[in-house]
Amino acid sequence: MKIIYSEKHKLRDAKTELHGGELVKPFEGPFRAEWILEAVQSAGFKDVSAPADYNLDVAMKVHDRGYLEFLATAWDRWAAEGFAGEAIPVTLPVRRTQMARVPRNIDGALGYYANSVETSISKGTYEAVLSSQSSALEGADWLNKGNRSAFALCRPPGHHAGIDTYGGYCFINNAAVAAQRLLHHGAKRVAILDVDFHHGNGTQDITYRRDDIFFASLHGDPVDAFPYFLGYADETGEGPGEGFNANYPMPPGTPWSIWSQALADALVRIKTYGAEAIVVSLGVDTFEKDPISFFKLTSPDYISMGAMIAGSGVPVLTLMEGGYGVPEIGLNVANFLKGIESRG
Ligand code: SP5
Ligand code: ZN
Repeated sequence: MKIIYSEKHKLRDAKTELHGGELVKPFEGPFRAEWILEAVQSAGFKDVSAPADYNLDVAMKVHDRGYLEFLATAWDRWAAEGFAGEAIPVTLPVRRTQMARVPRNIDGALGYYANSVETSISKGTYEAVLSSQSSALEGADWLNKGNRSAFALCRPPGHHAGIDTYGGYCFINNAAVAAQRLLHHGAKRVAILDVDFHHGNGTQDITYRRDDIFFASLHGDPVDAFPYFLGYADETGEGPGEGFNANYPMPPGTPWSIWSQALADALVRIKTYGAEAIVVSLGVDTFEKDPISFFKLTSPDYISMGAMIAGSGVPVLTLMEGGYGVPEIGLNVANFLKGIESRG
């Protein structure tokens, strides 16, 4: 399987995350991609290459222009204020406040575009974000050439990035960008299957009113888990997108025996929809030892997961999303890819 990896992810190396009332070392750091790359290579996946540099043409189709301009300039604007720390907002537009006017001040703009505030914007973040979307686009183009699978080791992740919001360690929605690229090159219907522990609120935001992308997400019930404000089972899509959004919220302690039933259901929905490609938002934060999550999947379960998805017979582009803390994140990703390859 083709593995796409850019060294430039290392430029995303924030010093701070707001966690438990403290600014701690982020859960989402460069070590993640390094561990995953090493494990994937040790497992025999040797075809590793860097992506070409892609521009924002495709991202412009799924994100708001003002938002992308904000991402490109946020760090410099923040640094120009002379602050000592990394960029975190202090006030956000919530119920009964102005949603349409973007503040001129960088503090205000951060709040306007944030959907959660644990995620600091740091020097180099934007360059890493561009490299991450380039990996996703290179993966999509590999499928566009007729290949049946690829793995883009995207970092930072993307599935919490909405039309005009960042958060949850995400800035550009790599899965949505990849799906858009697949559609542009001839596919009529694409599915995004989000198996990260957290609901893909950003992806849902982008795809909710569309009928050309089916979105399915398996995740910790938002009544208990981040991102809290989206991901319930009764969110089924809107307007032309009605019927093309499927959420599978699950409670603390969920093991593979239960989780896999939701996956089986999601795959039936995707097949019925007639997806010509599946973009998998792969988070391995469903692992039993993940430090911030509460499912109970084990390392061998990721082989089964990959095999079930490949068993759909649809070409699969896998993109890296979450998975934290423990060295097993590498093994779990490698196992998933083995599962994908076991079925073609
Ligand atoms: C891509 C991705 O997986 N993003 C997840 C972002 C989650 N950030 C907030 C985490 C808050 C976790 N609080 C749970 C503490 C458990 N002791
Ligand atoms: Zn996650």
